[in-house]
Parts: sequence; structure tokens; C-alpha cells
Amino acid sequence: MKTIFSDRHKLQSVETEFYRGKWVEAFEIPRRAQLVLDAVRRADLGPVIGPESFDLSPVLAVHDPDFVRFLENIWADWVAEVGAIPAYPNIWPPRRTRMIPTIRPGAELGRYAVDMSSPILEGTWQAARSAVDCALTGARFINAGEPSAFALCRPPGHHSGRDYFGGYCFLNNAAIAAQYFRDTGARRVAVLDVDYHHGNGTQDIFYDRDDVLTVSIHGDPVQEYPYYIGFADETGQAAGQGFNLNLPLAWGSDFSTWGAALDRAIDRIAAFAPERLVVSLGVDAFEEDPISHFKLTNADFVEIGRRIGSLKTPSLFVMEGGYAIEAIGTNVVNVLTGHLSAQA
Ligand code: 6XA
Ligand code: ZN
Repeated sequence: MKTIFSDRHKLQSVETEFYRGKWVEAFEIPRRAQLVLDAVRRADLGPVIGPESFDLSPVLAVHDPDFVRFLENIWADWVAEVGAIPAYPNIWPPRRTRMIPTIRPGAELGRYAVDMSSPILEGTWQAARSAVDCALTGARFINAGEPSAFALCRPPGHHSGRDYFGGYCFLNNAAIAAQYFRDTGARRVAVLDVDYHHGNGTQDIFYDRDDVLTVSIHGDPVQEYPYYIGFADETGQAAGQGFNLNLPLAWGSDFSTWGAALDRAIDRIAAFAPERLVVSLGVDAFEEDPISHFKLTNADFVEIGRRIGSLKTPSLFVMEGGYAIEAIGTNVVNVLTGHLSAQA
């Protein structure tokens, strides 16, 4: 299985993040991607390849053009007004306001950001573009006939919607890849999100469509980020009714519960019979994850990969979360080797 990786992910790097009322050591750090890469190399999973450069059209097929323009330009606007320090929102539009454009970067940050987890830095745009390029390059390998590929994306993407960002995400790599599969001929595409957190951006982007099935297994939003969205009764709307499946689970869930949810996810995906599968691969459901509350073991991740492989659908794995630094490489490689064993 090929891995697609870009060094440019390092351009998104902060020392601290605002967590439960305090500035703490950041969880989403460049070392995460390096450790996954090291593990991929150690496991001899297959070649590691740099991404091709894509133009903005696949991004604009998913994201709002004003939002994309904002992401591209906000750093320069912020520096001009505030200086070369990380740009964080600290104001958000109240409900029932009209979204009238402003001329101040701080106000625009609050318009598009849903939280304070995705600071804009000098290299954020380039890092986010490189992650998209990794996902799209992986999609190309799948289109060329590979049964699977691993886009080692960083920053992650699944919390970004058509016109918002947050939760360490900027551009929705998995959604962009899914749309790219549609635009290059796949009639039905499924996205399976196994990250601990609900893939709210991905759900939202495809919510009214029946050509992209979205399925997510995650911490119950009554108690877990991103809150407000990800409940079981969100099943899609309009043509998309029945084409979103949320499987929220309580804190403390182990593989007896999680695996049963995965089986439901897989049954739904099999019934949909997609021509391509995108897996939003976060490994933060791991028992030792510092910000998560599921109880999956190293070995459970092998089984996740194996069961996804039973679908026998060309599959693009797109890296999302996972913050237990010592185990992130093992857990990712376990999913991928589990998947390869089911391909054999
Ligand atoms: C807010 C960000 C927490 C979610 C990040 C993540 N502190 N998402 O892993 O998948
Ligand atoms: Zn996560």
C-alpha cells in the first residue's frame, strides 16, 4: 500500500492550545505525522511518495469560495493589523445575525472558525493545501487501480465544513477526496469516519446528497466534542435522507461496543455498494489517548482494518486524529496491515 506524505505539514505547528480553560502543551503536533511515517517505514507497508500538486478546483468543489479566499488571505490581513503572531478568533457572531462581510481580520476569523483549536499561522494555508494534495494523490492511485492507499494528511480535515473550520482542521481532506472520486467517475462513494470525534464537517458537506454516504462512529455529542451535532437521529435530509449514519457511543466504550457499531457501519456501507470508500482514519479511540474516552487496544485496530477490508471496496485512508504519541504509529499501521490482510 502506498503512503502519500508531505513535509509541509510541519508549517502548521503551535506549542500550546487552549484546553479546558488553560493554555496547555498542544496535542496536535508535527511529531504525530513523523511518528506515523516512521511506523509505516518500519512496517514496510510500501513506498512513501510525495503528493502531486492540484489546483484549487477540487477544494472549491467542496468548500465555499469566500471561505477558501479567507483561508488563503487571513494570515496577511492579520499580520498587517496585529503582527506576525498566531491568529485566534475571540469573537463569534451571535445567532440570528446577518453575515455581512467586515473589513477586520478578527471579525472574519470568528465568522469562519467554530472554536480556538485551529490557529492560523504563516504556513497554515500551505500546510492545509499539502494535506489536500496528499488525499487527492491517494485518490489518483486508487483510480489507477490500487486497492488501497494511505494519505498521511496533516493537518486533519473532518471538522471542516463547506464554510467553517475548527478542531485542528482547515480543509476537509476526506470530503475533498470523496468529491474527487465522484467527479472522476465513481457513482457512489462512502465515507467511514472511525476517528473518536464525530466527522461533523463531512456529514454537513454531504448531508442532502444520496451519492455520498457518510457514516461516523464517535463519542456521543451530549458529552463529547464537537457537541451539538453527531446524534443518531441525524439521518440526512432531502435527497440525502437515509444517507447519513451516526453511531454515537458513551465514554468508556470498548471494542465489544465499538466493534458492534463497526459491524452496523459496514452493513450499511455494503448495502450502499459504493465504488470507492474513504476512511477518515483517526486513532484517538485508543485507550490511552489523552483527550478521548474510548477503550480500544492496539490489537483492536488490526481488526478494524480487517473488517473494513471485508467490504472489498477500493479504499483511501485519510489521516485524522490520534494523540497518544507512543502508540499512534502502531495503531495506524495496525489498521492498514489489517486491511491488507483482508485484501489477500
Ligand atoms: C478541540 C479539538 C478536539 C478534537 C480534535 C480531533 N479541542 N478531532 O481529534 O478528530
Ligand atoms: Zn479526533
